[in-house]
Amino acid sequence: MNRGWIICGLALTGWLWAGCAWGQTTPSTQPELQRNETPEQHEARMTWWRQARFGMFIHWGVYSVPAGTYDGKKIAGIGEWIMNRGKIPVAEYAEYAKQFNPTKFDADQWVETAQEAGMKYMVITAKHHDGFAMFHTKVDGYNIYDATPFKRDPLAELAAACQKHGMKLGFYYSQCQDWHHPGGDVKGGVHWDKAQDGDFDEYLNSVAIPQVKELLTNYGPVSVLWFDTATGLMTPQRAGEFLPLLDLQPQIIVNNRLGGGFKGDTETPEQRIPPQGFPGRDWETCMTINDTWGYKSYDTNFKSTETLLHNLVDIASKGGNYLLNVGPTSEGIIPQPEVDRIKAIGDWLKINGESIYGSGPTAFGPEAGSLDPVKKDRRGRPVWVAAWDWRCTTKPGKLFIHLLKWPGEKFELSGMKGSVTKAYMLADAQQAELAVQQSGDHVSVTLPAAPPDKIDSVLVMEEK
Ligand code: JFZ
Repeated sequence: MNRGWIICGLALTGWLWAGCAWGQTTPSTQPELQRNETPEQHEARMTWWRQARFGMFIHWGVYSVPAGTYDGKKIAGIGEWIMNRGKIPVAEYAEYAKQFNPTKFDADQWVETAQEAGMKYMVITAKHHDGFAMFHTKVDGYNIYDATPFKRDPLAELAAACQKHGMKLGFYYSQCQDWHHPGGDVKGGVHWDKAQDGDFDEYLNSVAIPQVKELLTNYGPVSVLWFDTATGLMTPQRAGEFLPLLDLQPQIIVNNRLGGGFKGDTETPEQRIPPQGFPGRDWETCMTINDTWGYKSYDTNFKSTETLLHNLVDIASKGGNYLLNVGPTSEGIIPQPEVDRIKAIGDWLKINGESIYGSGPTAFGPEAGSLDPVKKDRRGRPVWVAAWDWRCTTKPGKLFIHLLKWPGEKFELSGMKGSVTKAYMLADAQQAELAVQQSGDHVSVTLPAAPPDKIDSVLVMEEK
């Protein structure tokens, strides 16, 4: 079936259902599931998120115990999928919980690390596809409080720490896939253990919906709800059963992965930066620091600070947020190579944050690269060729030119609409004025002798 048909099918199912179930009392004219609010309320709800630009994703669970190795073998792929990739029986995987005792977990320290990295929000896995709750759920005993020697609720501790430090907190919740609870879905549909057999609606009603309700009730303000991997089982009707829960946290921002045609507030490109962003939609690229979300002891393929910072700037220049993942160990520690890199970004942000937080997208565009006139991808679309010389972010009356490659003596720019009144380096506290020559839409700025930053020196141009 092609995509068009799937969409038609969804729309038809939604329409039929809306017609049958609601038709008499509340005629639905809405083409898809959405929250009941005015455009003004929506704008207000998104404000902090648009300002934030940079968040910490945390994939933490029982999978940090095997940490990528099962039965003496390294299991390929992302660490939090080890139960699936290794086809580990449900009861055997559950045994890992008994070894999960992250006594070095310190919620305040995690929040402080995120703050030192300049991150404005954190989104942590409350339950991933393995079905293990990282909070003290009353749904059953398969959770970090009841099933481990740890006997603590890390989400409650994080919620308290976030409140104390003024950090926004969000929860990731795997609503469709659950490889532990009977009836939970498995992507691709193939069970490897009879214990997984069961009824999906029964799973939703006895596990997923009650747990999301707990998360939105017992942990104070929750700023983000991050659903994941909607499968075909998430019909509009089933997705619709989650929506009333959002009223428990009227300000919560929800991503686009619930399923059933619910668009949510944010697009979530994964491991990639869309060349032109998502005009008209809020969006957030989530990305691993190495090649896994959940901790794998032997994955040391960390991206460089330069790459990570360039990604942050690239994303901001296209109007998006960067949700950068860390994968804590089974002791409760964020691996040092990850801490080192995000703190280096924080050091840069301390000096250059004005060009990122609350900034708008580029006033130009072509600096990001262009579509190759000849090369096509597998689907026959032109290949995007990124350029990495500079990026632009904006604020009213100001252009921030991120010089990712130091151009030498002068920075030359075409396509300038306004007229430049002043130019200086953002890192220069004195804002010493740089010589500017403008003729028409062409601007030439004489740069200082040496770049203030090795990775990204920011040139500010004030314009009117
Ligand atoms: C999902 C999870 O399966 C994974 O373990 C991790 O939590 C990640 C953040 O999300 O994986 C996905 C989901 C969506 C896409 C790719 C991987 N996608 O849309 O391309």
